[in-house]
Amino acid sequence: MGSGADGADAGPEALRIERVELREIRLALRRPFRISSGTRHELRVLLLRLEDADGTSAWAECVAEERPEYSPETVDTAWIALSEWLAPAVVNRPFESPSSVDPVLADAVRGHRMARAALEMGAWNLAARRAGRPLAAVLGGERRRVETGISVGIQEDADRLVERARTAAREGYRKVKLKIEPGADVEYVSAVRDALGDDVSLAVDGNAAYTLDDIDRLRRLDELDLLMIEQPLEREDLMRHARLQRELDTPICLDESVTSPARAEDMLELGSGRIVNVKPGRVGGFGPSIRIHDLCLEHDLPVWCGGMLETGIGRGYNVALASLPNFRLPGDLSPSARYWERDIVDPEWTMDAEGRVTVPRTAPGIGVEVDEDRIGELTVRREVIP
Ligand code: OSB
Ligand code: MG
Repeated sequence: MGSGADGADAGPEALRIERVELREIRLALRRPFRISSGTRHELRVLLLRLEDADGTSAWAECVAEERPEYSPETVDTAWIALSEWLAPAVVNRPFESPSSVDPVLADAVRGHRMARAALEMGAWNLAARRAGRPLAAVLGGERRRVETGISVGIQEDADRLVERARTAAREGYRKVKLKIEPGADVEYVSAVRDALGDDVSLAVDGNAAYTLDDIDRLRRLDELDLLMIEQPLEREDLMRHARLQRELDTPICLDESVTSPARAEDMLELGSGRIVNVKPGRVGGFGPSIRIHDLCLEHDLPVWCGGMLETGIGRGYNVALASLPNFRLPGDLSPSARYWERDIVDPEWTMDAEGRVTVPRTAPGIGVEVDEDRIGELTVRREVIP
């Protein structure tokens, strides 16, 4: 770790952020996305632009949403955290490597992990761009392509869900994840299983909508040969998940409940699940994500990269992360056209017919150009620190 300003500029990964710009843009989803905790239509997206003294810049994305439905953070809380405490803690401070940014941010505030992650991940991208290297390579990812799954929102009825799932399977997605809630679950998921057969890798995501009182429903889902049941129980819970996992054959995958490497450690010890959905925004950035990745690898648990309906900027970070070896299951890394009429990067993210996204391995940073003119047009709020 760094021992002060003197040595800090020496290494090839050294960086010093001189300026952080915050932007809020609005971007409409092509179709509404409903999960058990709420529906998303037009998104408010917080973007960051980091710049160093040489004029190298990097765009980053904060995955906090408009409302505190998935996590306690929102676009507005993240904005305050970034502008008041996080950006001031790192601006004009020399870092030996981007891996020393997370400890400083974690020391500056409690919580605010999505806000921290945006800045921390931006620092990794800035370091990659300074070095002229692809972000995936800087993170230690070796995969050339990553497998992609789709997360299908809750539909009005089972027929509509079957239709959506059928289309997704035809498009080549390697995993079809169905959002569920009590009442839109057993019947819906069985209909999809019956219509699509056993070849499709099916998963479900409860987004914390169940309790142990729903054990009968959960047992029926257990019979549908699912790849995993994601976050059935409460967000803060690990104990009840452990009890539930002992009752089910289907692996439980935790999302909301794993907010840090320590929580992943607790999950492993308690047996609260057998798979982890790693979302760098949820855990505070790449540093903590890589620690969770390594920990799960040591315990032979697969991880996969989740999504938060990112724009093409956030997608680039997730694709880079998903190129690490223990990301062994398809990630929620759908191509741009699935979410947006037009993305804010060029080229847009695409998927091949086998449901794979190519990891950029030559261009520096996330490997796609950010459309700054378009961001300018979409901007509704802006602030520069300092
Ligand atoms: O639980 O994975 C989730 C989106 C918003 C909040 C929570 C979740 C999601 C998704 C989106 O499933 C998946 C994607 O980005 O394609
Ligand atoms: Mg989830």
